[in-house]
Amino acid sequence: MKTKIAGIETDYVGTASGCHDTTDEQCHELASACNFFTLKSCTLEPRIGNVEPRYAMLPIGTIQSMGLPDRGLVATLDTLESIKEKYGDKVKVKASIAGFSLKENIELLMAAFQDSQADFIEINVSCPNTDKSIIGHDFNSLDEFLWRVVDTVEGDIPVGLKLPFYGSLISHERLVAIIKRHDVSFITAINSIPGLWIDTWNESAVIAPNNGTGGIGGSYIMPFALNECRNYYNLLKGTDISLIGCGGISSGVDAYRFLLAGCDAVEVGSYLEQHGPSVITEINNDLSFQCKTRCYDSIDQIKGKLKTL
Ligand code: RRO
Repeated sequence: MKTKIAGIETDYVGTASGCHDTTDEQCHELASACNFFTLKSCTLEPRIGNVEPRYAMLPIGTIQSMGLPDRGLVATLDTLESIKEKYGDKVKVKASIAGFSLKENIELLMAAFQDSQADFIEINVSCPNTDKSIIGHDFNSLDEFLWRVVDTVEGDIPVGLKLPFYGSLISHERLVAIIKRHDVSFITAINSIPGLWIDTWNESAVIAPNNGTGGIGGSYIMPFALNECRNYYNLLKGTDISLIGCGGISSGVDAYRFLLAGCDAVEVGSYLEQHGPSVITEINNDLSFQCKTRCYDSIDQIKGKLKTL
């Protein structure tokens, strides 16, 4: 299925940041397998991230505390350029930035990506696994941050935000009131939700960092992601801000749920991590099948049409 994010045509199903995008080779695999994908959140300098073990499979999802391992700005830009050289406009690439200080990192990162061939730039305001506070949770700082980073840095590439799980309509209303004041073209909801898993055999946590607390992904978080997206869909009506859903999608039926909730596109994270890049096209095709069997041939016929009882 085709859609538009911030006016740019892409497949409905793409990839979430931080999944199968750690190396240049993995990014090229994503580019060859799907039409729209997201790069790992980028910091100015390379980072090794948190101690191992930092990722574990759970019964219906994952827990991880990667700690923002990434190859840094120079290597990420190299990968982006080589992908664009090879695939041109056939592949839409979303860069993700997660600088550690406003002045030195974020403005530099934003300026660098605004000068790149990225199709979209996502600011990760929701990374749960570093000692940095989550700016998406601090609405006063977010307002100032968006003015400095999104409105002030010049460039035509659409900029969006990767959001944390908020869990309340009041927070969604406040968030949307803020982003409407700035040049935000899309939002992606949601990042992983902080949680803890316990292995009773070993009477132990299953990952090492942060006493075992990490971001939960996969099927556990889908109902929470759907609820956040539904609220955003209602609050964003009448704006041209696109809504990307993310959280536990592993099939065309799951993608169809996010479509009914009102998402313009979706991203696959944990399931991609477990099964590899071929799942993205499979889910997109499965979504087409779901739509066709219900006699819909475009996403606009269904988007947001969730019935309530
Ligand atoms: O690297 C991570 O630990 C990480 C990041 Br940046 C993020 O945005 N979300 C997540 O679950 N893990």
